[in-house]
Amino acid sequence: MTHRVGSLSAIEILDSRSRPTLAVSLALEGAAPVTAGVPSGASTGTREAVELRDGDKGRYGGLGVTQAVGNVNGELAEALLGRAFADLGELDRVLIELDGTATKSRLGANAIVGVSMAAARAFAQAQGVPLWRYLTPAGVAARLPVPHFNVVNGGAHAANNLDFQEFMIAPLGAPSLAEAVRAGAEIYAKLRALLAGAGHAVGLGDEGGFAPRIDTPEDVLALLVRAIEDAGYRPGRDGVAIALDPAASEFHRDGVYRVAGQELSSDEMIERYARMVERFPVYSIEDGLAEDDWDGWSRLNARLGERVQLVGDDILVTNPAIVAEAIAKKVANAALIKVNQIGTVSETLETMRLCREAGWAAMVSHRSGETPDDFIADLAVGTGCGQLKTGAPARGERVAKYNRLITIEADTPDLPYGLR
Ligand code: 2PG
Ligand code: MG
Repeated sequence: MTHRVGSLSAIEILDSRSRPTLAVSLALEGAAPVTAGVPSGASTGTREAVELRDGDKGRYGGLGVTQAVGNVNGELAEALLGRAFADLGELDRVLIELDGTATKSRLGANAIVGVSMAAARAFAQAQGVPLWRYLTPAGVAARLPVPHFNVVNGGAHAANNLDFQEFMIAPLGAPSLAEAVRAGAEIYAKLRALLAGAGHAVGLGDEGGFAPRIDTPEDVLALLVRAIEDAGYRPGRDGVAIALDPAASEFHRDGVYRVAGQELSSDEMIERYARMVERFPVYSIEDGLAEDDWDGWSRLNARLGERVQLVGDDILVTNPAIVAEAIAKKVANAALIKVNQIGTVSETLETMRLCREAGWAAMVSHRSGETPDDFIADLAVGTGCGQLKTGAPARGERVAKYNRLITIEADTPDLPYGLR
């Protein structure tokens, strides 16, 4: 059965960092419109699909998205309105072909991804199934993902001196999603008390985590272990583990990694991680090295890949071609998954298929700039990847996703919880 697109439009709204983004509304003929809010990153990979920003310094400092909005309301609406599609894959192919560039820079990846996300919702609605079910590939079992709560923010996400961008707690051993969320919130509260007690500021970074003035990543890790214990949980894989996203491209310059005042080579950085993994319950490291340091990544994977999940974000940018190359070259063992890095939902699902077939893990992710749109919660559940990171258990645009997971679990109690 095919469905015709009945309406398509976009407007300019704000994201959680007070920057303009798009809200896209799409209806299939005879159905009510559904909407999508487009996310946007700060620490972006150089090979990501390209956001179209107006560049008019007189509006939003050049960050306006009126051209992208105009492309949805104009060219994209003209191409889709009245046209019949069997599924999302067919519709996404039209978007990709119409844009015609490898990076979606002509119409804007922000315009295209908004249309793709709204269309996925519309097809789910037409089939009368929740979004996560529509996104479940044939032969794949849906599951509730382990939430990765980003409780300390640094790097490009906070105005402190921490070089590492994200320190996450992951309740791998929780008995259910709801209990995992509870653990996240209880540890977040204990961490706040610990920070305040030590005289640190408890202001928040872009993803809702605390942004204290602490110099070294190891000091933050020690604090996290204490907060986990204070809240009554066991640090480690059978309880609450820790995941890092140093976002190393941001502190890698001229072949040198700059961490807490030290200048480190790739190999010294790798040994630093090896020591962290020895001392602390760190089970996952994302972007431990920079996106242009593929040789370093290979050595990191050879050194720690058996023990630790090594997640490529900036280096892989959810791009199926790049992920295929990375799998062949054994540079990591997991991929971060961001819909707006590649620009359509179908290509995102393709990247996740490559990961599954290679035995790689995949972690679905928000961006630092978000809206209350909870699409990624359904994406993580539907693809059964077992992992979602979407910020602290605080701030509406982050909590919206965790609350969506709670709702899915309440509606479908027989879905399993945990890592794949
Ligand atoms: C990351 C993301 C999300 P940003 O690096 O993983 O946490 O950050 O959206 O700023 O690229
Ligand atoms: Mg990252």
